[in-house]
Order: sequence, then structure tokens, then C-alpha cells
Amino acid sequence: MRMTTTTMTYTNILVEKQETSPGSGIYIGLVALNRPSALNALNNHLMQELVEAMQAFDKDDTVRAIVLSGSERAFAAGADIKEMADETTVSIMSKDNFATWDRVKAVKKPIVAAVSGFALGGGCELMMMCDMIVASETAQFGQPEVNIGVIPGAGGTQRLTHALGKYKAMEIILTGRPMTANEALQAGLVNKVVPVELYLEEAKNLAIQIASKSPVATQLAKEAILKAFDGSLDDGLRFERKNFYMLFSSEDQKEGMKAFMEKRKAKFVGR
Ligand code: DAK
Repeated sequence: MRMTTTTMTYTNILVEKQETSPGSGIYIGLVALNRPSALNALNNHLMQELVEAMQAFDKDDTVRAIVLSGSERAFAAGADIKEMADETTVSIMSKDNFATWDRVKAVKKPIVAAVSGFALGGGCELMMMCDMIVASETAQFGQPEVNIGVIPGAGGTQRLTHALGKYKAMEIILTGRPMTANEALQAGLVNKVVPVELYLEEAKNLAIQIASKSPVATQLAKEAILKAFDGSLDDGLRFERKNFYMLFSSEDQKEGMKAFMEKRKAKFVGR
């Protein structure tokens, strides 16, 4: 029987440590997004809590790997549209909330995403910031930002393109359509797909396997693998962010987000 201990109390996430085997003193860190009323939409408060928890695990020498999950219904349905709807290019740029997201990218320990249900927009981007992805058969992946008059802003145009290649990434981002778990598996976006009742356990098992290795070696391996993308990724991320900010000067962004909140189809005018 593996022991789990709850560490700190947060509002929008659940955080626990699980010992990898009894008495080993070696743990995996578990973080679950927990904002069910909004399908785990990633508002700023949730993101602050998430990076705090991840950084605490990063500093804790007994924790060797981290599992990030949501619920069965939703990993996360995106960044919080209601929080963003009234932003302008200047207001959203000056808030610079991407700085919080960048801190996920800075976590040194390996992170396994355990994904079930919706992983859309910022939810898919957060998932792609993790290092391995275990999906349930019910998972749906996508970048539906074009439906609300914007584009991915937290790495989707870059990381999805690295994972899927140009043509598939174009289709997914420009149409906004979701991919099934099996399509994502075939396209190389996820490591494995398992029945819904197993996805969390499988993700934990992967993390436990990694936790049994030298933590110095696994962290330095992670750092080196990420270097394979780094130069071009950073330029691409900056470019994507600029275009994302620019769209907050468009009527289509205002209409798209308003239409989502009013539960109707958006009427885009192209300016
Ligand atoms: N934001 C806010 N609320 C959301 C949400 C979201 N992304 N997704 C769902 N909800 C809320 C719904 O409004 C609804 O709330 P109530 O009406 O009950 O108050 C509740 O969650 C349940 O959702 P639904 O009633 O819509 O549930 P359905 O099963 O009918 O539909 C759905 C599920 C996932 C298909 C649908 O909710 C949906 O289309 N959601 C939006 C998906 C989406 O467009 N996601 C991309 C968002 S844009 C940034 C970082 C990242 C990003 C931007 C900036 N910075 C750091 C600056 C990323 C942007 C995005 O992700």
C-alpha cells in the first residue's frame, strides 16, 4: 500500500505527495487541477497556485517526478475566457501573465501529464509543457482559439507543430477542431492511451519508474532533451506572443469571447 500525504491547501488545485514504495522515502508529487465549475479553466489565480506547488516539489529533494492531472471530465478547457474577454493589447501585454506560465517551463523535475476529457487551448498548451503525456480514451485535444477570434498564446503554435509537423498542426490550429485520443497517439502528441479508469494510475506508474533512477541524471536528461528545441522554440514563442497580443486590438477577439460567454456562435468581420 503506497502512502499519500496532502501537503498544502490551495483553492484551485489539490496537492499530494505519494511514496513510491513503503519506507523508501522517495516520493512523486501529485498536482490535480480542481476548478470543476469551469472545466478547470486556467485563471490567473489557479496558474499562480500551480507554479507555487510545482516549485515547492522542485525544491523538495524527496520528490523525484511530478504528475499533473485534471478530472475525468476535463484536464483543462483552456485559459479563462471570462477573465480575458475585456483585455486590450496594451492591458494584456502590461499584465504579462505569461511570466507565470514561463515558470512551469522552468521546473527541472520530469512532469507527467495525466489527461482525461478536454485538453483545449491553454489546457493543451499546459499539457504540452509537461514532459510525457498519458491520456485516457476519452481525452480530446485541440487549439480552438480561432473560434473566439484569437490564436494560441502559450506555446501552441510552436509545441504542437514540433509534435505533429506542419500540415497536421495547421489543420488543428486553423480549424480549431478537436482530436481524439487515438488520433493524438497516432500523430505523436501523447505517449500512451489507456481506458479512463487507468489513466491516472498509468501516469503515476511512469513517474514512479522515473523516480527510481538517479534524480541528477533524470533532471539533466530533461534539460538536455529540451535543448533540442530551445533556440528556435524561444524565437517562435516570442513571435506567437506578439501576434496573440495584437489580436486583442481586433473586433473579432471582442466578438469571439463575448459570443462564448453568451453561448452563441460568433460573427467575425475580419478586423
Ligand atoms: N474559460 C472560462 N469558462 C469556461 C471555459 C473557458 N475556457 N471553458 C468552459 N468554461 C465554463 C463554461 O462557461 C461553463 O460555465 P457556466 O456557463 O456553467 O457558468 C462551464 O465551464 C461548463 O462548460 P460548458 O457548459 O460549455 O460545457 P460543455 O460540455 O457544453 O462544453 C466545452 C465543453 C469544453 C466544449 C466548452 O466549454 C468550450 O468550448 N469551452 C471553451 C474552449 C476554448 O475555447 N478554449 C480555449 C480558450 S482560449 C494566456 C495564456 C494562455 C492563453 C491565453 C492567454 N496568458 C498567460 C495571457 C490561452 C487561451 C485559451 O485557452
